[in-house]
Amino acid sequence: QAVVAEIKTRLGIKDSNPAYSTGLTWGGAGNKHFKTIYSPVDGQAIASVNLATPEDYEQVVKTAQLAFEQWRQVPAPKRGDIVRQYGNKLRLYKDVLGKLVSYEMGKIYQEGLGEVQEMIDICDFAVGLSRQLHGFTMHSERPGHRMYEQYHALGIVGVISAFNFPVAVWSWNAMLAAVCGDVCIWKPSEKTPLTAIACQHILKEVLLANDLPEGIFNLIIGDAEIGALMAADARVPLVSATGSTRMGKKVGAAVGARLGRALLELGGNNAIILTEHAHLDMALRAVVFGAVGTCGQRCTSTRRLIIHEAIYNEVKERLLKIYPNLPIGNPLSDTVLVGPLIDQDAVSSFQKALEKVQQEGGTLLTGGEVLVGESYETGTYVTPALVEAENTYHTVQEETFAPILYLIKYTGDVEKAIALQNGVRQGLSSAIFSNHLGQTETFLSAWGSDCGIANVNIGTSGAEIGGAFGGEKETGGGRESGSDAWKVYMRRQTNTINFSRELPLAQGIKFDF
Ligand code: UN1
Repeated sequence: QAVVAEIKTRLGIKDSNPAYSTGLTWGGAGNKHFKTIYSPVDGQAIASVNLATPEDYEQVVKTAQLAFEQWRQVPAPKRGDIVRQYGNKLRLYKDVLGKLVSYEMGKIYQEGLGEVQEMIDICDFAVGLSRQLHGFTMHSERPGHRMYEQYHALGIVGVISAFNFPVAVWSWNAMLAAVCGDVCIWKPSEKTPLTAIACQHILKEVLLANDLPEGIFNLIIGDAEIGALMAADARVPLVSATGSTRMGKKVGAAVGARLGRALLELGGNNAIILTEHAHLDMALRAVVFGAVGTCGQRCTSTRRLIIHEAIYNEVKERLLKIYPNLPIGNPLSDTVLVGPLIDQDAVSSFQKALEKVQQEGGTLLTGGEVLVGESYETGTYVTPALVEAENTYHTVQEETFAPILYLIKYTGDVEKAIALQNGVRQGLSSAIFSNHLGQTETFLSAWGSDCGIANVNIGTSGAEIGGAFGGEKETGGGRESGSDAWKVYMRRQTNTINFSRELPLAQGIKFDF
């Protein structure tokens, strides 16, 4: 509660239970439906927000449309300057925003700070990008002709974000979209609206200081109904959605039905391969951070450990020494490494998965309990689980958003391990630990990992923002964040200019009259 009070004071937030914000104006406070937000950390009610109505949504879209008319005419480097100012504000609020992320979502404070740092990093990246929205020039086959391509602002970008990275993933989208000349409508997870409201307040300071119109950065707090409206709305040319594969299939279908663009970042079922040439001390650090960091609730969390038989027992024994000693508790405490799961539903998915995998033949080696007693009253604290399993088990094939690590043994060469790693429907992140060049290069080759992210001697989670982030297969195929991910936020136009006095046709076609 002290955290919420601190951020409210520092940002000047008053209790008005908003359902939406167009940047300068907060609205929807009088709606009939409101939702109370409870912290997974201590179960305290930390806020109550209204859920936006379809009328609220309409209001937001109209404001965004108007803002787009202006924003797309602002030169990109000037748009970058606004993003730079936002990044600088985030630096000032990093500690308190990091704490709020931790308190509202449950990840440890270090990871809360990391999430805000990720926002700052993408702001810096976007500022540089604002002078580098490059297109190619080509040589025309016709004399006295010039060809080039340019990228123009697309329009309204809908951003649907998940509870686990309540602010960073939005910022990947919103900051790139902003320099690209787009305006955003952000629908955060209903489970974590407070961090979104805090970010919107920080944005407001920047908008006011620069005399910008409202509607460039919009926030709408709503349930699936609002997400569905956005997905079906032809006024929203791009919808970027992060979350479960189930949600992504719905959004992708609705956006596809109107031939809009969907950028999907969905479930992962990420594996680390440990070959007989792995540096085990290093590998185990990565495995444990990947499996229990954010309490197993990252899209990039390590869910499967594919271990060569020669080192299987050693790995298992070493993990069995580490797991029971992991400090679990209040994520704001310095000594804790594992915070709570987001809510009771997440706890029951965790328990069900463990029950089911054991029915399928898996062996629960450690963990899997729900902690009770003092400071665990919320029922959201669990002990991370290690399970010996087969890759083919139904449970192992699914993404359970919880700290369960499946240990899978392989025999033979690295191709066997790669086949197991690729043998799931998801394709987000993957990693190999090995100091054998042939093994690591095979893993990175066209016949290696089929994931969007493939790492060597680094775990599956904790990607830097400079690379494109996303994955294949049921992960949805979208790419966000760094590299040239910005291109999806713009429309490409090819231009051919004739500065000769003739009108030759391409392909040498004769058409004389
Ligand atoms: C997510 O879980 O949706 O690579 C994003 C990572 C973080 C981002 C995760 N940088 O683990």
